Amino acid sequence: MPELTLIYFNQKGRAELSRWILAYGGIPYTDERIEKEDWPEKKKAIYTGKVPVLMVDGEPLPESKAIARYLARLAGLVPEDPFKAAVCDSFVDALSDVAGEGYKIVFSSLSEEEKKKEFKEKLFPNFMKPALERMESKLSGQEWLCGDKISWADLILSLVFGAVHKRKPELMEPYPAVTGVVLKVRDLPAIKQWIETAPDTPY
Ligand SMILES: N[C@@H](CCC(=O)N[C@@H](CS)C(=O)NCC(=O)O)C(=O)O
Repeated sequence: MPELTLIYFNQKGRAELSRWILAYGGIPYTDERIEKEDWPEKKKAIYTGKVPVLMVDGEPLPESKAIARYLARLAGLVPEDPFKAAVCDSFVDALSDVAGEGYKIVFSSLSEEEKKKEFKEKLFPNFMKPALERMESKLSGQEWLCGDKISWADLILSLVFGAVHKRKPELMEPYPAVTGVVLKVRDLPAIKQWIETAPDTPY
């Protein structure tokens, strides 16, 4: 196994899926969290000027989804069949688009009240609901999003909609199959332990 360092802010944000994958795979790594005040200096040393970055034996790998996909391969969370792997990617892309819309709100300068309003009036109806409907229908005949085996798509599903289930469980009631996967992933011993012991950050 290469030596891995995941560099990001002290937030869940775009690094948390990779942290879950690393936890699931029991893969050792250094979880390097940059404090905001140190960022301007650190940024100069990162060639994309953005985080997350995964250092793999000293070589940088930027882009959160490329990082997560690479780690998912190491953790056995990517289907071997190329088409199934691509279908799995399509779920991850769709769900990370939803998360991206969420980041626009949570990392904005809006007040907490305004953020709640944006969530209720824009994020949930326009982005989350269509994704929930699509995932619910996909899950109606199978155990996991990409078939009979857990994949990294299930982890991001649980990450994105677990946050909704925790804050507004009633919104998830029409989606029992999605909720089932959300909870099943969070109940896996390695993921459960990570959730319980990870630094407590709101986003
Ligand atoms: N497409 C990139 C986006 C990376 C990104 O925008 N990172 C933000 C944090 S979530 C960042 O580095 N912001 C600090 C800056 O731009 O100076 C990815 O998915 O990794």
